Amino acid sequence: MTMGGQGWVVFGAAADWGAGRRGAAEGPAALRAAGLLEALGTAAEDRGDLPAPTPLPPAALVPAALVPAALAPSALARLRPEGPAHHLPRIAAWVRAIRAEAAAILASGRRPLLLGGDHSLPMGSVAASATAAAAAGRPLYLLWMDAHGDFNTPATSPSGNVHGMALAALCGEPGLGDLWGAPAPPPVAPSRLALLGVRDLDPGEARLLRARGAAVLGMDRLRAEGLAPLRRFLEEAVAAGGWLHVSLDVDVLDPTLMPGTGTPVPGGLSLEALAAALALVRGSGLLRALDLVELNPGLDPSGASARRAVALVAPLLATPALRDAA
Ligand code: Z70
Ligand code: MN
Ligand code: MN
Ligand code: MN
Repeated sequence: MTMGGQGWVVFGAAADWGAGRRGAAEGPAALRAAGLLEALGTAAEDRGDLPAPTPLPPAALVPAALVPAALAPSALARLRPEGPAHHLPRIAAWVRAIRAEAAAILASGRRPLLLGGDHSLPMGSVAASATAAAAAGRPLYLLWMDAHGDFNTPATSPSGNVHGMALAALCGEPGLGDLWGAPAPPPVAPSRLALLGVRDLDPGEARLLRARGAAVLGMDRLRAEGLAPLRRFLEEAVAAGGWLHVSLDVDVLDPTLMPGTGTPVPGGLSLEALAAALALVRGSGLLRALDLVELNPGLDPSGASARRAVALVAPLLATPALRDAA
């Protein structure tokens, strides 16, 4: 078994335009300084950080329904970032660059590890996974580990922050315009989506998640049932011959363990619980792509948050082989 065919390729996206506060852009540097590459070993390649892309023209992105017909382009520009989706032209440019990088890594038969950056950026990496899985004739399963649902749309968002809308957009909810350009990725099926560790849902996104039927394995359910629902989700993915993408927002951990993140929510996962969940992921043999996002190292000068993030994902990435390399 050679590692070359299935090894990990790490790339950073030092951007935090989707978050409500700055600082997650320092995540890639902090994760490398905390020894991420050393923990991954020689089988992983580090491509460094993507260059900052040029923002797209806002007119390319605003959904037609949100643009009054008579609005001049200059007025349109002023809609950002105060509009319903802050900094969308910049975020869209990052998303497209990340999608292209992740797609190239997947096309080479290897596995992309995106270092964020905020949680809007996985709109690029998950789009690449969805497109590649569809091309391979495999159903894509998505595991979103997060204190939050990230299932707002510009119409439901209380903040306008795009990191709180990323998962809804990936599932095909409208509102972010032509974010990906052509071809648009196939939407993630809510029936093949699980959210783990959720404990902070806005009313609108909670209604939308319920209507779409995604599996919300929130902290209340985890306390009642442990990891059994996650085990069932992964078994179903195995039985279906699926591909698995895991998007790990470090705020899924309890803030006492992970203070270095921008929107901490009390009552989160313990280190043991997250390690056990990641061990199940590893054991499934399905993991094709991983995002590690929302580390904001400036909020934890001790450096413990970055070291914990590295220690948690390192065993996951040591996955010796995929169940099915096809
Ligand atoms: C809130 C919103 C969010 C991450 C915060 C918070 C969303 N629901 N997501 N941190 N990763 O603004 O939509
Ligand atoms: Mn803003
Ligand atoms: Mn998130
Ligand atoms: Mn979050």
